[in-house]
Amino acid sequence: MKFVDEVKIRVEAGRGGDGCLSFRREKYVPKGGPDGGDGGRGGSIFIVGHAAMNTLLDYRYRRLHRAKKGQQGMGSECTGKSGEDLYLQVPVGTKVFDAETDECIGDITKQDQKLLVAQGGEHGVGNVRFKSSTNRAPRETTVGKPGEKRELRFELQVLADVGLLGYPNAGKSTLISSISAAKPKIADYPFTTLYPNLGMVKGEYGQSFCVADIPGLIEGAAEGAGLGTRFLKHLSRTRLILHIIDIMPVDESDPATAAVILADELKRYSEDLYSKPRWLVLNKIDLLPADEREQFTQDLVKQLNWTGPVFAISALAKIGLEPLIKAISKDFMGEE
Ligand SMILES: Nc1nc2c(ncn2[C@@H]2O[C@H](COP(=O)(O)OP(=O)(O)OP(=O)(O)O)[C@@H](O)[C@H]2O)c(=O)[nH]1
Ligand SMILES: [Mg+2]
Repeated sequence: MKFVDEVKIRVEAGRGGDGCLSFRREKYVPKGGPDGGDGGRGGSIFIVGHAAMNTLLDYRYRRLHRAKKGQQGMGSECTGKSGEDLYLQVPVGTKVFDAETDECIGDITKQDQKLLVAQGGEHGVGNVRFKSSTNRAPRETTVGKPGEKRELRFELQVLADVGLLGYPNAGKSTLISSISAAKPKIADYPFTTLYPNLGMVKGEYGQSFCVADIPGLIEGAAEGAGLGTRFLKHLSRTRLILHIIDIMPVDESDPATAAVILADELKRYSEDLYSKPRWLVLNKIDLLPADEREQFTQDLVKQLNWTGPVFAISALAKIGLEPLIKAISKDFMGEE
C-alpha cells in the first residue's frame, strides 16, 4: 500500500439549470399562458469520513472533482432535475483546508461525517413565475448560477490515542503486533516501517484504544535525515506518547544518549508534541538476565534524570506488557 497523507484537489460544484421560456400551446387554446419551469439546482460537493480508508492515495491520481449541473427547466411547468451531489470519501482523521487561504474548513473525525465544501449553483426560474395581472405573457426567465469552485488541501493525521516514538529497530512494530491484531512488517534492519500502522488494543476495562506505530526517527530528523520528521505529525492527536528505547542496540550505542537525542529531535519538531505526556518504555529486556533488569532500569532512569513513568518490557517475549496496558487504560482511557 502506498501511503499518502497530503493532497491538493480541485472541486467544482454543478451549475444551476436555467429557467425555461415557454408558452402553453394547445389545440383550441389560442393564447395559452406562460408555462416555462424552473431549472434544477446544481449538485454540491461533500467530504465524507470513511473508517476503512487509510490513505489519500486515490486523490493523487484524480485531482479534479465535479458535481453534476442542474437540468434546464422545461415547458408545461416542469422543473429541471437537480444535479446529483458528489460525496468524496476520505479516511477518518483528514483535515480539510482551503488551499488558497489555508483556512481549515473542517476536520473529519468520524465515520459518515459530512462536510459541505462546494455549494451547487442556484437554479434559474422559468417564465411562469413572472406571470402577474399586468403581465400575462412574460418573456422573462433567469439563468442558473455557477456552482462554487474551490482548491482544497487534505491533510491526514491519523487518529490514535497512543503513539509510538523511537529509533528505527527499537521494536515499535513488534510491540504493536504483540498488543493488537495489527500485523506490520518487522525486521532486524532500520526503516522497516515506512508509513503509520494503527492497531486497536483491548484495554483493562473492556474499552479499546488505538495505537499508532510510525516510522523510526534518527538524529538529524529535523533536517530531513532518515525519513525526516514528516511522520511525527501523526502523533499530534495522540494523548500519550510511548518512547520506545532499545536497551541493547546492535550498533552498541548508549541507550541513554539515544533517548536524549530523540527527545531533542521531538522538541525541535514541536514544543507541543514535546510537552505531551510521554512515558519511557525500555524494550528488549529479555536480553538481560532476569535479576539484572530492575537495576538496569533504575540506572537508566537516573542517568536520564527521568521522573515520569517508566516500563521495562519485551515486545518480542511479551514480558511486562500487561502492566503497560493497564496503566494506559487507567490513566488515559478512564473517562470514556
Ligand atoms: N530480543 C528482542 N528483540 C526484539 C524485541 N522487540 C523487537 N525485537 C527485534 O528488533 C528488530 C526490530 O523490530 P521492529 O519491531 O521491526 O522495530 P521498529 O522499531 O518497528 O523498526 P522500524 O520500523 O525500522 O522503525 C526485529 O528483529 C525484532 O525481532 C524484544 O523485545 N526482544
Ligand atoms: Mg517498524
